[in-house]
Amino acid sequence: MNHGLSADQLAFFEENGYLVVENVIDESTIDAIVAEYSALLDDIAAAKIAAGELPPTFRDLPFSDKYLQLLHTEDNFFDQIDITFPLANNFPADATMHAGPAVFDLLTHPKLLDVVESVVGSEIYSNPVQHVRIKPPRKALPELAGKNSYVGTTTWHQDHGALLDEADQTVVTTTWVAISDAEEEMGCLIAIPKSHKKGEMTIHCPGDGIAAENYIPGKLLNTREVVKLPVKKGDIIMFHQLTEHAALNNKTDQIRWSFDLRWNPVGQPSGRPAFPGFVARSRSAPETELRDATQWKQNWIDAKDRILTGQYNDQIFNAERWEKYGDTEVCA
Ligand SMILES: O=C(O)CCC(=O)C(=O)O
Ligand SMILES: [Fe+2]
Repeated sequence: MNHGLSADQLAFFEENGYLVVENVIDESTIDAIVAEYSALLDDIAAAKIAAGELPPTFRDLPFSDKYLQLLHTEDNFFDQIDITFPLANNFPADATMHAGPAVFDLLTHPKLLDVVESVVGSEIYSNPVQHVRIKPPRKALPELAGKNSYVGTTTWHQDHGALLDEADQTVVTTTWVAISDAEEEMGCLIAIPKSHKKGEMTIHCPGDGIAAENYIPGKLLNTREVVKLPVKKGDIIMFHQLTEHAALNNKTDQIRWSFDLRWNPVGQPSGRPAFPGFVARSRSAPETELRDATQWKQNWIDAKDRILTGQYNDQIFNAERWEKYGDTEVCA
């Protein structure tokens, strides 16, 4: 059975640039991801426990406490658990990431791809611009990490800005997948309806966080209206690549956990050529679909090799795109 969008849902998405779709991801897919990340934290912690950086009692803590302690051990701890390598043109030789089978099962989840197919069409490429965001209570974060949208504050932006110019004609759709509930107090997403209709990038100002995330200053937001998008675990939110959006801070004591995954029609430049995407669904050539989680992980390892050996020697990420606005009135 195909669980694609209804005509009304599709019309709403096209008109407003966002859409909430309830109940897309089943409990067992989510449980497997939680188990995979628990094991990952334990793996990473083992070396730190051995080195005396964390107490042996660490192993008995609940996931959220383990995670918070780990975030306090290194400024960029969250890079190690993301589902991409870091966006650094000066690529760190010791960069690690997480490309586990439970995450691959999410990326190839049939019900998710049914929804994506309604928007992207029958030839679906998994764009490598993808992240996990596990957000502890905002007040518990170290100062630097708090400014990073993977764990802390997400300022206003359009996702298209994360791509290199090669993707200027590529149509990219974001699906934001809730692994935990994300009610308003937990830091739900917020968006500006119809902001994609302007058809261009709004000026972003250079960010001052550790990932130097660029942001749209309040005065340039294309709006009179902001919608809040609280969701339940298993729901997804879709965005057009030009939709202006942000997230509220997590004011609760629980973690707020999501993945943002992106999709474009097969054959269009991804906008991040250093990193590997894959054919997630092809009705015309099903044999080109990637179905092997081990191969997916290997593709990321190979990409790192190509960067470190100089076989790939172009930009990974265009951090300078908005630098010229840094000293102007708009960004003051
Ligand atoms: O979850 C967040 O805080 C930000 C998500 C986001 O900007 C996206 O999915 O594109
Ligand atoms: Fe975004």
